[in-house]
Amino acid sequence: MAAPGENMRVNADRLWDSLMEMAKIGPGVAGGNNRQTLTDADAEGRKLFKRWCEAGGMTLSVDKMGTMFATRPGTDPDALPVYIGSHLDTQPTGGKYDGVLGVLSGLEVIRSMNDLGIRTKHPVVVTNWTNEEGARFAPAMLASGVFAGAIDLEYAYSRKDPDGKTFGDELKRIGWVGEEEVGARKMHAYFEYHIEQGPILEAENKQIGVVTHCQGLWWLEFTLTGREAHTGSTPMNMRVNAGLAMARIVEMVQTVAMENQPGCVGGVGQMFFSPNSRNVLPGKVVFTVDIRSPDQAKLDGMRARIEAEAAEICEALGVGCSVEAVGHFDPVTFDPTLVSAVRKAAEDLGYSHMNIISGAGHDACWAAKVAPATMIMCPCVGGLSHNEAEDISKEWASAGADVLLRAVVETAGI
Ligand code: HGY
Ligand code: MN
Ligand code: MN
Ligand code: MN
Repeated sequence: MAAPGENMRVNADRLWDSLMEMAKIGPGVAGGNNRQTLTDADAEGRKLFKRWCEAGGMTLSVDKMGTMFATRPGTDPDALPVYIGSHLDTQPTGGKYDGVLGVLSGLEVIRSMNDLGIRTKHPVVVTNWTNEEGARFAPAMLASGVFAGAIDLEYAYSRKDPDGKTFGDELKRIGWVGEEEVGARKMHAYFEYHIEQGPILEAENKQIGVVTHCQGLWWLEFTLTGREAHTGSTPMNMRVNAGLAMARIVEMVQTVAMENQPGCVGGVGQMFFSPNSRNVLPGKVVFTVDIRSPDQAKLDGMRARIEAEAAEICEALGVGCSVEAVGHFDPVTFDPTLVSAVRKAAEDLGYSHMNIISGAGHDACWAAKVAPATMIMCPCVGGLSHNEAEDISKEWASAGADVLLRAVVETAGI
């Protein structure tokens, strides 16, 4: 039995097989996944994860947001656990690895510690956070936000999907409302392993991203009110055109983000027209602006400018305009001690690595509010994610999991 340190690596084949097994649940239409939160597919994925955790000797508990905590005991039951977390829910046209790699690598860390006969001092807990994606119910990172005390449980339960179903009703429907109060747990440390979802590691030919920071975000939901009218018979000077206002706002968001380079992004991924009929000018347009930056001043400055210029655009067109922030967290600095543990693990393993700032948001961003937290990243092909063509290699997957194993054992102590 290898003592911790010598050749302490995960079983790459077993990790890959688990990823491929989970990918069969909630398949997409182009090789990826559509396992959106609180759907039957999500429930099926949760069941499989539960079975695997129990087979690995872990005990499962669930909190009132449906987040799953699988615990492997440590030698010191009073020691606060080390957490490994991410998410099993996917985008509607998601990849097989976003979130899933982190949860199943956490499971693989447990399986490998079992194989290697490693008993840590601190317990280790593998976590599947509910509704990380925020695709079906805004905001993203919902359950970890409630856990960190940044989002109210009732507000979370009230969030509606595009069909008007609430988070609370759907969580009850799939039978995953847990007993545990959300946020009652205390963490010694939190690790999240995730694909980069950007092009940097692949372009720099690095196996490991040592994540030092994560950019902050705002999700601004605009509701524009026009006047429903015939697209054919209504003269151009009589139109109250909410669709035109939306188009000008989307263009303006692009301009604001480009004028704030480097390090800022902005765009719109979701919009709804009502009545959404080809020959009716929209009476109502609802869309969400997603802006992000690692720089707090730039992030908040973009928000202020976008809201002000959107109001001007709408006024000039006689269109009503209201905006609600439906998602937000400030830029995050991860814990330097844990960042060093990740870097040391990569060095000990001989894996190429570089510091990186996460472009995407993660549950680690909320965990970092209540505990020392950090992240590990692996490259993804072409930097593509939130696309069914998302792809990684088995080698990339296991290299990051090796780093996770070592950093967790180092932090949890023997
Ligand atoms: O929006 C995000 O950054 C994450 O993928 N939910
Ligand atoms: Mn993710
Ligand atoms: Mn995602
Ligand atoms: Mn803020």
